[in-house]
Amino acid sequence: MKKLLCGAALSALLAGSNAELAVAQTPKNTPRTSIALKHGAHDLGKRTDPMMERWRNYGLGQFLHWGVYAIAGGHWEGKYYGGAAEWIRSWREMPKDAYDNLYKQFDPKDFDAKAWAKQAKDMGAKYMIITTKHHDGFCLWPSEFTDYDVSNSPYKKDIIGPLVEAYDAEGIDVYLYFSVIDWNHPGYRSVLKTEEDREEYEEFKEFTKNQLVELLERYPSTKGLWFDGTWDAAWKEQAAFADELEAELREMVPGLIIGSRFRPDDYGNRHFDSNGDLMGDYEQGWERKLPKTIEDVKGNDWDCVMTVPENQWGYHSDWRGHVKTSFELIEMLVRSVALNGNFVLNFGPNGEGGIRKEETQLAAEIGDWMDVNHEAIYDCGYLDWEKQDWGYYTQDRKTGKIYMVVFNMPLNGALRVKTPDKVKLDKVYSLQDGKKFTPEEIHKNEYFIHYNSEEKIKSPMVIVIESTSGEEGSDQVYQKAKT
Ligand code: JFZ
Repeated sequence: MKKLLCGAALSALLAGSNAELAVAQTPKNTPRTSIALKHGAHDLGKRTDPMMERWRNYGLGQFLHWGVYAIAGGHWEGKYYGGAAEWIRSWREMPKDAYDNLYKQFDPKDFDAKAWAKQAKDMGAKYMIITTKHHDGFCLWPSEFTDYDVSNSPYKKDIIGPLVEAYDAEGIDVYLYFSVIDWNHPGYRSVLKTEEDREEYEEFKEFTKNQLVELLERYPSTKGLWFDGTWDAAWKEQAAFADELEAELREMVPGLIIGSRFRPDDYGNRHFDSNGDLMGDYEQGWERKLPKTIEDVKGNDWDCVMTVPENQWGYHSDWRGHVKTSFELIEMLVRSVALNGNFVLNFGPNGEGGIRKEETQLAAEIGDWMDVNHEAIYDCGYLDWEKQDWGYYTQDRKTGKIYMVVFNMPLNGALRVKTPDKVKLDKVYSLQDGKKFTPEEIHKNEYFIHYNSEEKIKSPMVIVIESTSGEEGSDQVYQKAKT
């Protein structure tokens, strides 16, 4: 069969999805008018190396926001702060030096890296992102370049090292979150107004670089860096510096993954350069929101980072407003995978290092669902079949198996499936118990899969479709199912 295929069709077959490949190649093949940039996107289209393939296939990740803000827990002297708990230092009513002394209380007796890693594993996370340093500048590793770090807290010990070790041991890839904004460093500025600002900022740049090199030297199994706090006017002037630094970091760890939230281009544009091309390996703009259609993601890799309550990353002792349920979070996870992205769920441990019961409960519920249904998540991505109201299709990039993840079961149990031309539905069955369905053909390329069970459905159900394309050597990319 391979011989009959032209090169493009063959690579489409290997890539697993025609649509994905077509979108991925568009920037390379389409002549574009462009302005010359020294520090714009350097490589167009998706990365296809093994490390990035691995990233693409994670599906589910865990975010951990932890720092001295967890001690305050969204309160100062008994007063409630409604903003994101990790931003409490910026709260007008909390004196800065009160915040800057919190580290003297950082002594998390309940911190247990192995327990965190085990919980993430049981939830089904394939990667984890940890805040090594948030905007406040407090470092969870002993840094040679500042005193504002764990080694000067009563806890004294490194936090990042044991986490890397514990998550590595569980087979969960570790990514380091790093805020460029650093409210603690004397050279940090949000705007450069004077010559003196510029001189001091040079020191801050050197410090930033030193810390990043230090992190990769200390934790060489790091798979990538998740940058934040890069929206300041001062940083947006640093296109050349950031570009060079990114190259240096990539050199240190082959395959290192860095998203679009690090460097600005020559004109200070971020994420997408002045020509509209993505800078970095994946789009980091989907924060607490999700794309609706495949067009929204412009053919790029992307991640969605999500909080459990509305907008709390660090620990807040008093969550108010809506708290997401596992059903909602699973739907977001599936939608992410169905649109070629990863879904990363945030956890904010408290000042003692304990994970709150709401998060523990959600992790367990998601884990229970993943135990049964992970096949529809790992290694899966977009399938270009017409979307139906019952939920989402995902497709395994390796086996070609198709998964219908059903969130809205119709009252009559009739799940509509419309296929492209010449696709045959060979086998249709429930992922949970293997029970077979016989699709009813209602028109050409259109079927009902009848769910008739009396059993009440308790969680989103997954139906597997193994399908074949009709003609040998056709351009169809729906692979023969490997059964
Ligand atoms: C940033 C941080 O300020 C926040 O504390 C948290 O760490 C989060 C993951 O990242 O917050 C942002 C950054 C970018 C956007 C919104 C909030 N954004 O682009 O919409």
